[in-house]
Amino acid sequence: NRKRGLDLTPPVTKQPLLLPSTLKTTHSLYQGSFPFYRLPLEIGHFSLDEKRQYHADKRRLRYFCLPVGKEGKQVSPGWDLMNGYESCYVKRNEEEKEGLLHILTWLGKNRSLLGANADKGIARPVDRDFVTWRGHLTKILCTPYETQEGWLLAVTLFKGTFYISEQETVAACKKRKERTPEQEKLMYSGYKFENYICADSLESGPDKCAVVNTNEAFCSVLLARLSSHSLLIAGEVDCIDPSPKSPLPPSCYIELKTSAQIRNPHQQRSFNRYKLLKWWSQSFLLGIPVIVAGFRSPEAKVVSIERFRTSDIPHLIRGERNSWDPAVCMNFCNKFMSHIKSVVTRDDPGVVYLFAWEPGSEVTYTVHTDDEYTVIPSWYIEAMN
Ligand code: 0WD
Ligand code: CA
Repeated sequence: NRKRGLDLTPPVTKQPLLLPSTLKTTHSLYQGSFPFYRLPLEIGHFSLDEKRQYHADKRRLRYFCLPVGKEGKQVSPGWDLMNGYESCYVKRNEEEKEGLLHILTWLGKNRSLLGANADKGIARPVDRDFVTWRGHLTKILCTPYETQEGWLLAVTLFKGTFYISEQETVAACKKRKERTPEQEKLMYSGYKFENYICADSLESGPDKCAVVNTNEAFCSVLLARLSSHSLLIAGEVDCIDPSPKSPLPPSCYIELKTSAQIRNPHQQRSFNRYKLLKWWSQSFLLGIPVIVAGFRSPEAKVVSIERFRTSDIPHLIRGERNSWDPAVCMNFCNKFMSHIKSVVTRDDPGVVYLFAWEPGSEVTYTVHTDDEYTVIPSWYIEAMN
């Protein structure tokens, strides 16, 4: 109004209003020493079957069984990653947005593992600061270096815990619907690689003709801590090392990956800069120590297999021009979680704070009270009451 427009005295604001409502993502702002991150502790697991039904067991955990050559060298098997694409492929319905459904189902069945002691003061039914999918955290970790794809993360504070659930952006939806046949085949090839290397039971070897069904998953549920933030993370695990000397979960898990064969220094730089950033972030978050990668020829044959130790990856890329820094990824995630804690103040399952980010911009947010972005379904509210 006019009166305020003429008032030249600076406004007196109370401390909380000085908190910035946006968060910068420029990587140079997050350089520094690596923040405290505790090796995650597995506290549970679940499986999703071929119809995407939840089971409170390990039925979809597969065993790693890579054929090893005579001198202990990895064989270059020439596996055809397109085998079965036309006839043996069942694809998950990507229109069905599950959000946190399976994690909430697990939480509903395991309340006794997580409730705060009422005698300690505050009683939280889930005594963690954050609950989310590992994949969402991977996106956060990669944000300071991401130049192509933005994200939307919906956050609801419910009984003292922040639940983070990704929403598909308009651009991601468009990209998904306009995938070329080549892109579809590439997606299939990653799953097919798993079929060549994993077995359903210890007695059988891999079934190279098995149907690829992307509804199936084994997920680990873990407790982690990043600086002052306690986390409950769930993530899909590809397979377990079945050897008797293998350590306890998550250290016995192995992540499987495929990538195009590297033929020149340019491709090597791009692999180190983009692929290794994502691979490291994803496996580091769950404490998975080993990544087994199959490199494919343009004809979609596996030409080599390489084993990466997750903890070696930061050393492999260090000192390269335009490289990435794991400390930056973790410092940004730490700051983003603190930012969420300062912004998301209404403890109400009906309120969603939608954080939005596009490359080159800052993280912004909007508040929603309609059911467009619901994070917490009503059955879960009832279960926690
Ligand atoms: O609702 C959503 N927007 C999302 C749901 C986004 C991300 C994941 N999810 C669900 C998926 O249904 C999946 O079952 O979470 C589960 C996996 O959780 P995550 O471990 O947090 O996901 P992420 O780390 O992104 O991916 C792990 C693996 C992938 O392996 P590769 O090596 O390609 O990164 O989970 C698989 C995939 O094998 N995966 C999916 N499978 C079916 N549908 C999906 C998906 N949408 N996304 C990842
Ligand atoms: Ca994988």
